[in-house]
Amino acid sequence: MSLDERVITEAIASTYFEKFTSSLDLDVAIVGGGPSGLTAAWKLAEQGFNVALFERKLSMGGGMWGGGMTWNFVVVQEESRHILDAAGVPMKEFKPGYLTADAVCATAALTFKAAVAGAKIFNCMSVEDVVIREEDGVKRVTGIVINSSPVLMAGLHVDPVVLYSKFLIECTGHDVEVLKTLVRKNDVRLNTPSGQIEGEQSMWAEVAEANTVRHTREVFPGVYVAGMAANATFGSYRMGPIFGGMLLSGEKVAAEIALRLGR
Ligand code: 48H
Repeated sequence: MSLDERVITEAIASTYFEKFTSSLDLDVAIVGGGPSGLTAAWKLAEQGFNVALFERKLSMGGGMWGGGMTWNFVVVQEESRHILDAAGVPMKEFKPGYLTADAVCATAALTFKAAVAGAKIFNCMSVEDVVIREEDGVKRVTGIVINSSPVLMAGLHVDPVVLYSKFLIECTGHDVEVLKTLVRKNDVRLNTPSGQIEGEQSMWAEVAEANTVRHTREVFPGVYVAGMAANATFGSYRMGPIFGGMLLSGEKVAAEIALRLGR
């Protein structure tokens, strides 16, 4: 077979922009491709929702690849075993209730499940702002403002573009980037005790893991927090390299939004 480089180029460009234009009106936009975002994307996409995930870096996975301090195994607790089981990730019981999984295998499996379920994954894409609307005095986030990560890294003055979304899930981890921008730029209060981002506290794994799931909820009209971002938003603790809470948080946020969307 002879090869025409123009066809290769056209194949990539037209397929990519088909994916992009089918994301102009999303059911759910997920910001951050760590374990919570990937699980949420997988669980929403497998129910047929129009869901896209935006990850600033070239690779998905956030903080999951490196396990603890680059020793690339993660620990998950029994309660979250079903999620990695469904993703086909082998686990070993180290002590009762404590399971270990290969961090690379787990990250790759979650990414694969999300993509194959139909989540549209945009890597190398940063969410730099949100779209906001006000009706009857109530503000709501109705979309995301995105830019190419290399543009931002190079500090180029290039304007972003916009996609609409019924719901946004903030899965940006410790930094809670999207909410920080929302609060900084708009005169709004979050659904937290202070109305602001409470900020993450130091290490207390047991409490942090439970709170990761408990604090997974809508924090502003149209915006849910999940994963580490939920802890930082509601002022809970960190937990180190145990990932069950992240997976359960992704599962919970997908179930809650699916209900809101009527499924
Ligand atoms: C696009 C963005 C943007 C942006 C950030 O940190 P993550 O892995 O997030 P979680 O919450 O799914 O998992 C947390 C876990 O990895 C962790 O850090 C734990 C368990 N820590 C415990 C401890 O004690 O330290 O992934 C977030 C992702 C990253 O890949 C970022 O690149 C990405 O979000 N991101 N993507 N637009 N504005 N901001």
